[in-house]
Amino acid sequence: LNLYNDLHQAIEQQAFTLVFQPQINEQTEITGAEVLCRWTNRGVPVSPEVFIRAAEETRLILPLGQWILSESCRVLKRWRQQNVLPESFRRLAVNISPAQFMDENFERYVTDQVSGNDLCSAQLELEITESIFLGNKDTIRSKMQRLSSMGFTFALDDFGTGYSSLSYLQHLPLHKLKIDRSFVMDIEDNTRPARIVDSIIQMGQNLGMDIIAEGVEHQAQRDYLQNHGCCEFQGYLFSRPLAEDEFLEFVRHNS
Ligand code: G
Ligand code: G
Ligand code: MN
Ligand code: NA
Repeated sequence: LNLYNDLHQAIEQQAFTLVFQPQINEQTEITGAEVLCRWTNRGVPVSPEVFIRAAEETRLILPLGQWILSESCRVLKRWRQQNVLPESFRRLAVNISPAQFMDENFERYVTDQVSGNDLCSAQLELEITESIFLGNKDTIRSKMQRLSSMGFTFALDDFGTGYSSLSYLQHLPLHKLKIDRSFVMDIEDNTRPARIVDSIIQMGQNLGMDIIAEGVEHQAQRDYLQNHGCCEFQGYLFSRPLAEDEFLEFVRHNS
């Protein structure tokens, strides 16, 4: 209850910050960034695992998710105006909670934010997880198809850890698979996790999807992934999630 009250107040006061984790291609160019939300409550950093879950359980995720989307769009507009992004930079990836995606105002909100900040929809990638598919399949599919036809792209986050049924991949406009870091972690052993990663990459390629690996911490993991056809990476090997000024510093030093 305390957490709920604090969260509610923090939303009203816009007391959150965003950090940005670079995404890197085979040439080690910056192709984008994942937006991650941070909250310090009464001087203590609260893990997003805790406050995002609390927000999801109380529907505070709707106003919080709206703030995250609008702030992401404002930041991207600023970076474009300041002309600080490299040529290789394509998009910001924003995590979308299931309740947020299912909200009837979601499409209007996201399109308003994009157009209101002079962005195009292709510059925003919507990261969803398999848990979204617990909802009504027809509703989800038609919403995703409408957004996709407007130019938004969808990445399936934490791929391989959820309720996956491969039929989702067949029926939904998913543009990218994010290989979950639990598979990436043990890749060097060249045993089952590595075999699973190989299969995910091959399946994604066969379906014409882009593949990104998250949680890449060691050069050996990046080498393995790259040698097996994964073209994009995110993880501590390149950078932890960075505050805006740190991110722009990273961009300056790496482009
Ligand atoms: O940033 P970190 O690894 O601590 O995030 C932990 C969890 O919180 C991850 O599952 C991540 O997806 C989730 N998370 C972080 N930021 C956001 C956000 O802006 N929106 C949503 N929906 N989830 C987030
Ligand atoms: O669930 P989601 O993929 O959105 O979670 C992203 C989370 O993973 C963020 O909280 C981020 O801080 C964390 N993260 C990012 N890169 C790495 C990494 O290389 N190793 C580990 N262990 N965590 C990472
Ligand atoms: Mn994510
Ligand atoms: Na993830």
